Amino acid sequence: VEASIPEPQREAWLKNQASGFKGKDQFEKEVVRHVETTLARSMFNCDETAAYAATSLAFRDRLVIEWNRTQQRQTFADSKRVYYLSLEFLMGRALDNAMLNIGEKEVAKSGLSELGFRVEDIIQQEHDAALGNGGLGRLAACFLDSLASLNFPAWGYGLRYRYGIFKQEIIDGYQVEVPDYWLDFNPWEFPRHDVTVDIQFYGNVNKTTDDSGKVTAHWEGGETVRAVAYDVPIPGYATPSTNNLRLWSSQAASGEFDFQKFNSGDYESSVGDQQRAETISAVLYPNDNLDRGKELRLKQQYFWVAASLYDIVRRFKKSKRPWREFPDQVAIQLNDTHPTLAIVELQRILIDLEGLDWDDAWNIVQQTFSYTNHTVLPEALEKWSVGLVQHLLPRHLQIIYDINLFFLQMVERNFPKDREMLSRVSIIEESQPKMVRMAYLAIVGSHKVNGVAELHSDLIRTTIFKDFVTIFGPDKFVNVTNGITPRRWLHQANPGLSSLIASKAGDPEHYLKDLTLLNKIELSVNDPAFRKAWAEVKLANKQRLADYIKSTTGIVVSPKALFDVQVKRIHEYKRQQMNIFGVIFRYLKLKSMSPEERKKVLPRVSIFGGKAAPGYWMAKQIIHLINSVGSVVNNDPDIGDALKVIFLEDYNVSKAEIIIPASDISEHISTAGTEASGTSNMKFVLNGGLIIGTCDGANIEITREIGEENIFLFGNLAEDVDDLRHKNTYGDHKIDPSLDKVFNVIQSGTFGNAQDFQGMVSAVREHGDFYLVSDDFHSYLETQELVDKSYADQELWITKCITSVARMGFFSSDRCINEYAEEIWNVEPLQPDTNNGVGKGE
Ligand code: GP0
Repeated sequence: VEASIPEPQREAWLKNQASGFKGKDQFEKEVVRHVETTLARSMFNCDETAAYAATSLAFRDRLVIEWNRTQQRQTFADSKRVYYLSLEFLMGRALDNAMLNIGEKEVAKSGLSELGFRVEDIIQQEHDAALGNGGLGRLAACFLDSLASLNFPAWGYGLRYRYGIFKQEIIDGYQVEVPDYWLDFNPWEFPRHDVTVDIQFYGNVNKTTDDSGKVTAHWEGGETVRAVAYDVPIPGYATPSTNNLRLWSSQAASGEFDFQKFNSGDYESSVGDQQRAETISAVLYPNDNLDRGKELRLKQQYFWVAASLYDIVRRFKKSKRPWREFPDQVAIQLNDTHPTLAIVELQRILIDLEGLDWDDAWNIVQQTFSYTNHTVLPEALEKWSVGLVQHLLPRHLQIIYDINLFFLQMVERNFPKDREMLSRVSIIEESQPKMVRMAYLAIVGSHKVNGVAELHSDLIRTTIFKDFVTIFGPDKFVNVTNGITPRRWLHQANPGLSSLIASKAGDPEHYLKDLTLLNKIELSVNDPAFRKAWAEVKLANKQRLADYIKSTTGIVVSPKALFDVQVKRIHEYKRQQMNIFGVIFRYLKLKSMSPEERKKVLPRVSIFGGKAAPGYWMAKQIIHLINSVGSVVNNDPDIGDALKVIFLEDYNVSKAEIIIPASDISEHISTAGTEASGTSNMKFVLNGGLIIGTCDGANIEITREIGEENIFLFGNLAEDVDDLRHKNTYGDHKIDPSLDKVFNVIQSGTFGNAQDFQGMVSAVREHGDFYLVSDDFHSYLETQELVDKSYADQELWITKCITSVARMGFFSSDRCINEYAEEIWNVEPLQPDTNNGVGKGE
């Protein structure tokens, strides 16, 4: 590669090759240079914002060098790459992560301190990159970290939303949404104005027949929008590998800005076209586990999928390989059904543009794609009306019908006796209006389908995708239990615990890359000095959260109290309502005690956080009740420190990094069978907190790993949920007496206007209690009592915590990514020391 550059030029390039900063002095030099030149400021007006900007730019320069080398290395090696297509990447902050992953945080710390800043304050200046709703988007971000850390040649593809998930404000106890404009200053993205793809929408399809009788479809679009690439470097931990996340931004295609209109004085409408194009990537849909079927959302999906595939195909074509080798070079993972149109788009490219036969093309497609399912909730399974798809993507609808036709013919041949099967598995639902079932399309077009925890994978095999297991055989359906990156969720969020662990498990560079090494700390579980240090770390983390609570809510909580945390999207199936009902029950109990008795009670702080989808009325009611209970309880002089109820505004990734390490017990209490995996459950345990939870999602595997004596499980099992629901609706539905008491108090107006909470109460009392709050309430309260008792025995509690952390190695997203690589993608890492003759040796 280098040899293609003539000798004298090459020398000039190599001599001047960028090297980034090496050591503190040069780091400072780079920071000052960015302050003085890039930002055009000086030491006299360098505030923390400017210091953040300059520090980030200095680190960015460092990343870019390895990023370029990694891309060159991957291009030269020309081995199989993974493409992770996700509409959400919930990245959080990048600076701290960059410092830690490339091992330069100490340099930054001392350099910044010499310049008059504290590294912690500078890190706080960064706005979260919040391009996601919750678990699904954060999973994608953890996967990027692992892919880079394990040296896999992998790209993420997503949308560059101008507005991420809204900012949540709590005003008078109600959620108010504020737009999250996060792009004012974002040093972590590189606009690639030369990497653009023009994407068509609408229009119509014409067919032509050539001399041999071969029919070709031509789609003439009615509207064109331009996709512009923005690239974000993703540094691996303790490796030079730096991967790429490519986010597409929409803008008007050239020529679309109508100069005719412009010149004829119709300036407004010419700008209107521009704005319409930009609308596509303007905003992240704020729904979690809910499909709303909006046209703009379908436009987003196709825009992103078409741009990404064009890019992937362009890269493949450079290698001049025959098409049948495409799946040897490309693995595309569909994160949920949001990118399912990619299946149709690749088939279209192959048959309409590249002239392949249907069957050859379809084989390539199926071998290329695989699909991850994240939920069994019916309201979250995407369907698009046939009419809408027809209107927006007429050629794609034809191809979907053909895919369905060939699929149903195959089913009919293989299962001639089961006539009902055809309508059950058809990609087109024969409803009014007809709908395209995206999950079915994703299954039919993929070679592997995975669930995200064992129970969840079992459930999809036996319930929602049962027929497809019969049709394709069981091997197509696999489990890959989710994981989390220990770099962000231990090392970065909890430096105190990370260094304490390192004192037993060895160098972070080792144990953070092989998390099973955590098991070494179990040998020290009885070491008094280790236990003492452990308790001190937890207390310091709780103090940090207490300070944060004080500064944001004004409420003073004692770090000696038991911190009980439930932070996640607000959803009925996640049952924050059960938690707050339990809090009310506790409050009533405290009220009924004498002051002497009350003094003996273990104080508890109940901490909530999470956003409700803006249109989710019941979720908003839950937030309102939590805040209303908080204002009564926190101001009740009888109660004092015995109970505090906190709602933390605007829960996001960077707040999670403060909250999670401070938890004593966290709640993962979804109705059994509804939470696909959960991933914060893993984060809490990894940070030395115990959990109270139902037998759902990954809680089950966490129990298997850490031992059932170390987790507080309660409630009905997934296998009994259907029967209970049936009984609640058709049998006589008796409300748990403790819950009934709680409801009566709510209805008496103790927490404000009873009418405001009527929906939550009647969902249980009158509408069949779909989420089984009453059925599980007794067992929940009992288990909470057990938590109190166990916490009182601090020695035993610490033993449980240390033991649990020691056994959490399985839940690293590295393990998870290695499973995908082996079972699904068939890709190998590309070690950075195999220099492949490109650039200078590392
Ligand atoms: C699943 F279907 N998840 C969806 C969705 O629309 N959004 C979303 O965040 C989540 C699951 O609820 C999960 O159980 C799971 O761990 C996560 O996807 C990643 O697989 C919540 O943590």
